[in-house]
Amino acid sequence: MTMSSADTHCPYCALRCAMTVTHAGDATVTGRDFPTNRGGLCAKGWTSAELLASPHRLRMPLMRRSDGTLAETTWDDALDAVAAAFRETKATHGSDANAIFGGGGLTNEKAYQLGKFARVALGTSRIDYNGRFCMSSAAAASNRAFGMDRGLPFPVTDLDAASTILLFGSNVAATMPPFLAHLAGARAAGGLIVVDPRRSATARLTEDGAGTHLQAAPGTDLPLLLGLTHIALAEGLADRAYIDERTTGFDAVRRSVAPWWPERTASTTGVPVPELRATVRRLAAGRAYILTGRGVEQHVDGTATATAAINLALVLGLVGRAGSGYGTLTGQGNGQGGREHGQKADQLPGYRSIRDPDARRHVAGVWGISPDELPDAGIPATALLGELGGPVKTLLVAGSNVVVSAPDVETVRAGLKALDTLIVCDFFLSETAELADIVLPVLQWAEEEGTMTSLEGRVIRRRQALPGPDGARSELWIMSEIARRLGAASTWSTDPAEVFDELARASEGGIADYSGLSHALLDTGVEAYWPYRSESTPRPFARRFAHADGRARLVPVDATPPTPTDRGGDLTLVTGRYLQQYQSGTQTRRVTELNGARPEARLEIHPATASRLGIREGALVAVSNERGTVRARASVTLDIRHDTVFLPFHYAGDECANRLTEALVDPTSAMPEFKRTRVRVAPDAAVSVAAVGHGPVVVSEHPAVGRTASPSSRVSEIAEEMHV
Ligand SMILES: Nc1nc2c(c(=O)[nH]1)N[C@H]1C(S)=C(S)[C@@H](COP(=O)(O)OP(=O)(O)OC[C@H]3O[C@@H](n4cnc5c(=O)[nH]c(N)nc54)[C@H](O)[C@@H]3O)O[C@H]1N2
Ligand SMILES: Nc1nc2c(c(=O)[nH]1)N[C@H]1C(S)=C(S)[C@@H](COP(=O)(O)OP(=O)(O)OC[C@H]3O[C@@H](n4cnc5c(=O)[nH]c(N)nc54)[C@H](O)[C@@H]3O)O[C@H]1N2
Ligand code: SF4
Ligand SMILES: [Mo]
Repeated sequence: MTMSSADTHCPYCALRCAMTVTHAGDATVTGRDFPTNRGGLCAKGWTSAELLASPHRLRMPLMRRSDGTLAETTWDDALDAVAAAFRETKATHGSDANAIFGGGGLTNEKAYQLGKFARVALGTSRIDYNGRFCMSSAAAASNRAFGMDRGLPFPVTDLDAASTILLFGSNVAATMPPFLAHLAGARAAGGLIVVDPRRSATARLTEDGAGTHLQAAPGTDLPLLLGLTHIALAEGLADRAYIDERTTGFDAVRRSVAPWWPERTASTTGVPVPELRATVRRLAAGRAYILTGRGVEQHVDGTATATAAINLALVLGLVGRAGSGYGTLTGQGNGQGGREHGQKADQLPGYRSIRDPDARRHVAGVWGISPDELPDAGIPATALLGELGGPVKTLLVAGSNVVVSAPDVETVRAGLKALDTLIVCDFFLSETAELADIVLPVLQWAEEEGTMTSLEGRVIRRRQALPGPDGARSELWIMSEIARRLGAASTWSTDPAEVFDELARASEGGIADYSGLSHALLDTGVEAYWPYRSESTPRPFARRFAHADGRARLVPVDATPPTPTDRGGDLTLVTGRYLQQYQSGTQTRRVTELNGARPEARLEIHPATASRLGIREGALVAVSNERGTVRARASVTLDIRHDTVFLPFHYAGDECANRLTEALVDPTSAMPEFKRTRVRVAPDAAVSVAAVGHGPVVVSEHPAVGRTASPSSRVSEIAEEMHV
């Protein structure tokens, strides 16, 4: 075996840590110097190569047989069946009965091609993606305020010189460990302020004089932000010159925060008045950043809350100024690029609106079709999942494991089962792929070329270090083959560099303009922050915002949340992440070291609450509401509030947190409420150790070709393997 190596980036999160993959029989990774990670990687990055050679990889297409099992088949047969399903669905039920569900982990090229495939090859409006679960509220708020949504409108390294960083609902110590280096300056200055209902790993970094943990009640971020803005105005800390010169809408925002005097804010949020005042004074003292994460965004009022965070930053004059700023921490590997190039229901490439006649004309021109042939805007992810088995009959999923990660998963599972045809592209048999009629095996990150866009809006290259396994194919090839079988218009290149060139043309003149970029240029190592026509734009708001008048909009929001459906119980469940598991766990539950460290979901519960309910450390508990029950072991900890419990969402089956969450969405962004669910918790003596301790993880690891995978059969097989 000859040795090959490539400079690329980690497969997982949006920090896009740089690594070199070396292939000499086995693939290995080493950290590579890059501004976001400076050579560092987290445990997920270090262990990422294990999955390239995983015995559980899919190596042949699978098709469901009449006996209900999945069996290997040829590519020709699988692709013929996919094309037939799309064709028959369209003929019988119309174009919108075919649907696509994409993902923020796909390269720019694949995300672009998927959006084009939906609109041109299928003629459907029904396309959306998991970024709706992730970025949509912050994106909606940024678009409205700034005329543009680039998660961080400045390079990550700008944070290094900050003296104050307010982290709202983000646990970077677990979700982007190398990012902590960029918090070091603020910590040294005593200015790391973390808002989280849990004493998370990141909240603990505020201890010993490094900053402050504001342990607000879950879902009270909006009143908290209104209260902070109230204090800024009342104490004369607002930057009036900046407000006059760079914003509009100030008076309405001033009126909207008037009712949130400090004592009321403190009693609503649980954060004491002196901490509220100290927070605002620090932010107003300069060199300050406000950053939001999923903890504040994944709520029914997520857009309003992100807007309130932006308002606070604008009132203090922090945005678009050297040495200060506002941003949101994008999560998925290509969460940023994934939302720019057309896999979102209402978007065309270049962050263009599919409702804008000029945008339609431009993109249709690049695609060689008439603008009239482009479908209208589709519907957001949660609504799309709600149509499965109803108006939507055939669904292709590429880059998401919805049956673990979507809200109210048992309803999603029923929808997937009610489809005529479910097609899943993945490199593992994810829980969603287990339900598919046709599974198409694809390449992993180190086996393909492409580009990704980091959380700071920087376009970077993904490079191939080794060939994929025989039998797996690139998604560009898969789309071209299906398009050909459907007799689709336009051209369907399988070469990522060519697809990128087309994407660059389609994006030209759009908000996310990539028109000056190419693989060849990126290969020179050029620093490429979008918009990039002829040069990089690291700080797009330095002189003006992206609205026509160059000003940012201050938009008043109020803290009357939509009527909650608090029927489920007396505790609030918040959900989130472990360092060692990624998302729905398809990948990390298959990495020995990572799964060994975090083999199961643990319910975090306060000692007083646990003792009231008769729950001991390590005891099996049932967490339930009207949608379902999750079984997990209890972790009794002082790190959480009395009224709150926590579960990670990385696990399937009985441990799947999304059995409990509700498909309730933010009215502006359609982001689901993942972070605040009413539940009851009770000791659960009825559950066997095997069923809870290891869930369905072990069995779904097997390349389970030809086996049905019902939860009950899985549990008994696990029991056998565990010898219990
Ligand atoms: N290890 C690991 N890293 C990841 C991922 C992963 O799955 N695993 N996923 C990646 C992706 S896609 C994303 S989007 C990012 C997410 O990164 P983060 O935003 O850091 O992730 P979460 O754990 O979902 O939420 C952060 C914190 O919000 C808190 N929280 C919950 N409810 C509230 C609330 O009402 N208010 C406030 N202020 N806080 C609240 C939780 O307690 C949690 O500590 O991580 C990325 N990185
Ligand atoms: N309760 C709760 N639920 C949540 C969240 C939460 O905080 N709480 N967070 C939400 C967030 S922020 C997110 S981003 C979602 C994420 O949840 P998912 O959308 O389920 O994300 P992943 O687990 O990353 O799923 C990606 C799937 O695609 C596969 N895959 C990876 N790369 C590729 C590729 O290039 N091509 C193809 N075809 N497949 C690929 C992986 O193997 C995996 O099966 O979960 C959301 N769900
Ligand atoms: S922080 Fe994110 S990009 Fe960096 S090594 Fe970890 S998972 Fe990979
Ligand atoms: Mo995410």
